[in-house]
Amino acid sequence: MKYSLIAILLLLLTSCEAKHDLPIATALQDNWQFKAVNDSIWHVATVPGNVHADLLDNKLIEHPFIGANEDSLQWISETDWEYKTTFSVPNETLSKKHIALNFEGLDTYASVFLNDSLILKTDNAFRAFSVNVKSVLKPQNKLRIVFEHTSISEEQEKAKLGYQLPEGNRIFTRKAQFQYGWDWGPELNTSGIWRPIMLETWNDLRLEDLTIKQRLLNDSIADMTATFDIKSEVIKDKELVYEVYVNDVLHTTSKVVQKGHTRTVPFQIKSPKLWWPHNLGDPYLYTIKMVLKRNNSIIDSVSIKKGLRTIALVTENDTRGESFYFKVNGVPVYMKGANYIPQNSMQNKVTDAHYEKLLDDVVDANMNMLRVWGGGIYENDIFYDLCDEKGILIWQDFMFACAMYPGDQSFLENVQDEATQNIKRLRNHASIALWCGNNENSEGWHRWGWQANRSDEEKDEIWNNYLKVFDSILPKTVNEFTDAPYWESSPKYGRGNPKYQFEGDAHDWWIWHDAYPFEHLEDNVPRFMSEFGFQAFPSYEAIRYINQSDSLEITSEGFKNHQKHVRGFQLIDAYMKRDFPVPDTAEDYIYLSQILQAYGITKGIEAHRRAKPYNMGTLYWQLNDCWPSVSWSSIDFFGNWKALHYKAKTSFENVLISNTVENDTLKTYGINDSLTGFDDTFTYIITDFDGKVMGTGTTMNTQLNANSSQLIHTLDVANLNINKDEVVVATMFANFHSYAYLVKPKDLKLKKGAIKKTISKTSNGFEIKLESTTLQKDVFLYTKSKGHFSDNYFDLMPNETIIIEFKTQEGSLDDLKIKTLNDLMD
Ligand code: BMA
Repeated sequence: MKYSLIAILLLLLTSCEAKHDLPIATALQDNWQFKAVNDSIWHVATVPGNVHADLLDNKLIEHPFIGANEDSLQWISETDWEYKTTFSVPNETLSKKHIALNFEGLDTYASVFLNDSLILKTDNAFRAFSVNVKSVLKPQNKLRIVFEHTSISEEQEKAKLGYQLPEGNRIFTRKAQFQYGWDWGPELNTSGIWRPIMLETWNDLRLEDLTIKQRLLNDSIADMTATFDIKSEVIKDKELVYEVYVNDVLHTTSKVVQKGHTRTVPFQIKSPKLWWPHNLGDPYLYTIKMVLKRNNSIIDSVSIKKGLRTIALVTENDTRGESFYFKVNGVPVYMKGANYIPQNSMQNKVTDAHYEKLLDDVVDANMNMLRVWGGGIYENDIFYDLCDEKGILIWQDFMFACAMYPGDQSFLENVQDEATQNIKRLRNHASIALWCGNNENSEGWHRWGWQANRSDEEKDEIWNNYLKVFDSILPKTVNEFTDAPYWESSPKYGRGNPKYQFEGDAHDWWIWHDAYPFEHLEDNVPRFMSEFGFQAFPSYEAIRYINQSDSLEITSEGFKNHQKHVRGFQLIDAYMKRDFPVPDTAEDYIYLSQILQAYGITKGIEAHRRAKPYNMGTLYWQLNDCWPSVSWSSIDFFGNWKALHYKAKTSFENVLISNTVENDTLKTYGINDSLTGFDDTFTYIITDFDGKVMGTGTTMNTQLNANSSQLIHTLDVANLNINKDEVVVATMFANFHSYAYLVKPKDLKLKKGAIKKTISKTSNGFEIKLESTTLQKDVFLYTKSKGHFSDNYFDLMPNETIIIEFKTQEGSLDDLKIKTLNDLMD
């Protein structure tokens, strides 16, 4: 769809061309074919794309996401591949003074031949390359690109180095690191033309790198500049007129400051509407257009969407260590969200609709920040456009993860270009809150045994090379091209360093990797939790897909290949035994693994939020999957919400009542992330599982201040005349409530009882009414129909009526089933 739109735009542009002589960009996306270099048969290829997807689309391989197929597909990464196309260029285009071929993403070691001349060699999938092809281009052209498999260069670089760097050969190649296999992803090290190739032509002048800078921003004024480059040997500046349009209204004409190729046009907006993360306000975007004219004709124009906001990362000494929080428009903002990984190992299979849906799910779950993790990709523009629109802030890692990287001159220059290009590409996005150097490289070096058996010289060299990239090139480049803050490495300190809890961001992998109980999250709250997580099985749909079978098989070799963590199944089991009954059917086990994940992770989220403002953010690991798998994700590969996504939605509400039991005291906190305070009557009601009231209390005028967390009530449960395993405590304001249990789920004396369900058809699906005389815990609704439940995995209180909506295109819901924790108790 995107490209048909581009085609229409191109047509429009072409029709204006005679009048205005505008630069034109055409995507070379047609007539592509591919083959293995040593092969002779060409097959149809999709561009942009990748070799795995092309082989699959031509039915030359089995689907890599099914069973253990991945294992037998490793030859693809050990093969050199060749892509070719032909295209014609009209004489009018050939006569343009400037003709460039822009390669927006070649993965990775590519040799590009235009009409049999080698015009380009590349070595970085994260960089765009532009080649002046004026002298080589003809009316009929042949474009051919040969991709050499990555291990050739990697082995050469390794041999030069003389020692081994952690972790593996991937560090030598600037491409998505997760493609070499990760603990949630397959090893599908693909290659190909993964971003568009554009033929760009212009005559005398072209406007480049438009950036809108805020010199001053407050409620009364936005004092800004539009800065851009123009390169022209023929047009004199005095011939040009510069116009700035704000929301399609002409705002400013001329007044240009010139510095080399760079032009700066100052302009102001009075009483500007500020951009806010969606949970605090409107993510308002202005449309700002820069138009260049000569003799009253437009010669180039660029339009961008721009949210006006200030962003700061505040790291200041305080009585306990050093703060770590973001200020947006001068206001400290608590960050709630998750870590984002690429949505598919075959990136071209990610459609605009996938981006739209996933980011809607982020907003729906009350998240205001995602961390784009450093082992994936600098995302496509649409990702950041949608985050701007939807009011989601982005913690953007540079693409380095869990390793030490080389530091030779050509690697550093390559990184320098990659950083400059990506920062420039993304700097106009209001959503970008932070650039972070890498994921866990510093922690790995200091705490994962990577220094063992190395000489002092070797260690110095490796660490100095780290500093060259993460302490020099990247911060300097961020500083030069954007106002966004820079952070060297996530986390600042590894677990085990005593400063972990008091300074910087933290990754708590005591949970999961070190098998600590979930309660550890409550006792170890850091300043900002940028990773912590726990695995769960995906939906029944994903499991059926992996096995290509209707039965829910979780011990098949094919299925086990979709658990990439060596101790994954054992860890899930060990944690389940601690807090839940362990079911004996696959169907129940899958369900309960999700309840377990949600239980543990929301325990962490709420502990972090209760500790506000000491703690100012909680991002769990991980939002999504790149293939169907058992992983830490809260949304599976097919877009199904796991229990965690539903429960995180509640735990991320702007106003949250959060309970915790400490030494037989039920402590109730009121957390208010909104920027207005309120007071309300607080009530608690203790009932048994049949709804019999065992105690109640009310406090009038309980104040909940803006942007705060407060202890609002304590209840000594030791002296109450109740059985702790037979009660639930509802803690409530008029519009907010939360349920507290006083023992672990496995110790609850839940009763068996039927749930009465009434289903009725609605205009976009079904409405399901549920009632029960006894408390039903973790009620799970499921069906083979594709759709989305408005809520799921919830507790149904005794004699309460809950109405759930199921959004679907399907006409019936006859197979709706219900599962509860009650069913699994002895
Ligand atoms: C974190 C991430 C990933 C990893 C995850 C789960 O360290 O940065 O590298 O997948 O843990 O192990």
